[in-house]
Amino acid sequence: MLSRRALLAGGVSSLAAPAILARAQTSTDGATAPPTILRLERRDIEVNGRTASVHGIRQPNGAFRLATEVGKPFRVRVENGIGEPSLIHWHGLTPPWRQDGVPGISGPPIPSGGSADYDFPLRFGGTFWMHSHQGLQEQRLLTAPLIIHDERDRPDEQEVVVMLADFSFTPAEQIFENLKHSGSMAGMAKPAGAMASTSSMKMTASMSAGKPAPDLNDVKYDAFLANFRTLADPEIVKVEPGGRLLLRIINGSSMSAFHVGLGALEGELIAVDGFAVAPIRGRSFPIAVAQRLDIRVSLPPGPGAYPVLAQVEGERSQTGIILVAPDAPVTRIPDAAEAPSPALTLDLERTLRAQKPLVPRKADRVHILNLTGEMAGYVWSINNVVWNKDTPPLAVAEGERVELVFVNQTPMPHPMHLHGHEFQVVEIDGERFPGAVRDTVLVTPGRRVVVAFDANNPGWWALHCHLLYHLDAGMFTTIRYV
Ligand SMILES: [Cu+2]
Repeated sequence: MLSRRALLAGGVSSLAAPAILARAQTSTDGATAPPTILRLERRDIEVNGRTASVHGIRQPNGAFRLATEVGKPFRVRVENGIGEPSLIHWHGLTPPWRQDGVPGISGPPIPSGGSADYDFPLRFGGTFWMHSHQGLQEQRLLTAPLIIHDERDRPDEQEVVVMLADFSFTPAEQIFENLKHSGSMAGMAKPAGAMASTSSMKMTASMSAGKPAPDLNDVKYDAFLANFRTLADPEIVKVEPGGRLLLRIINGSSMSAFHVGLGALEGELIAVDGFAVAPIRGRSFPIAVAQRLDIRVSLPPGPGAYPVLAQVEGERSQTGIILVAPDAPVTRIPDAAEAPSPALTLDLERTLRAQKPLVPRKADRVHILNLTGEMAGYVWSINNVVWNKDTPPLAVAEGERVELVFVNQTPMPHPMHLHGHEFQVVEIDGERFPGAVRDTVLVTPGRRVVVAFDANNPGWWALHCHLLYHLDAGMFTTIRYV
């Protein structure tokens, strides 16, 4: 099996660098403001009392979070200081395809010491993020929030951004090797025999019976982070008694889904992946890898400490931040909940309704994507094809309404992400409904999920599972209309 890195390295020679293309474009507002600099760098963080060498995306002022406004051009220069090639993908944005940041598809990686310029209009606001799409760098925390403010933001509302991550002291390349050589998807995490009865990826009745599947998490992580910190030393966010908050939760994990719990607070989910949904009240919301949740919260009057916790799917591990209204004592929150959480389901997805749905229209084209895999060797695929640079792209023509039918034939959930377009969830297991507009949808084992999008951004676009090691193992394909 070819690795994605090898494949991507082989495919770039005929493609122009994003730097050249971006510089050739005139800026959209005619202004000459300098670009925002994003430095890719190595840095140390402390995890559970140990120093960890990781990567980071940081502005010269030290900020990890990029915030801008809809209507302004996205004008950014990425400077690569990590000592190896890299490329950053703007997850959820709809740039011209050469600026999409996928090595070997949109262009070559930025060489060590090099830079690339980006300049494109922002069509919509919301909560997004950026991450390396090169090799396994995402696992080394080469990730950051990307917030685009718009008319939905309220001046009387305090914004609280929480980016979740999974962390291992084991190098990502070693994790991947262990997964490939463990002979099962249980990888490093499972007790011997946990997967012994599953010799093929065929679904069994017990797996679809609503019980947690035996293989939710391939990798045993050392820690889970919220804004790069554990609950041993969590971020404390000062809030006003009786104030209003907008929580922007970003799942920047490589492999881990969470249940986001608000504890004593009740929230109102108002957007997923940046796009408004009919508000849904609740105290706990699921978030798959790469997804985002915007949750409005009103605080009670008086002092108080309110943990916002994210518990890993199927496990006890949790991470989070603590909201503190003045003078409330802050107690330490354990990094393990009392009981394991259940597996994520599609129950919330079924109830989400887009505030601005796609114009109803019959699909001009339908692509079936069976999500497939093989236990031995950690092989993941789409329609039983492990992606390589010779895999034909899915055919699409500009102007078409396209539906993608994801059918999960494996016992693991897969968060499926399409680049360069927002899509709408229009069907789950045969039931049609005008669901959320978003960019990443979870397809749980045995389920069929259909999304629709308008082919309005010509180019060559990635379409893949966002679990990092599944993507790298081949659960990846492309759509091309240029
Ligand atoms: Cu996957």
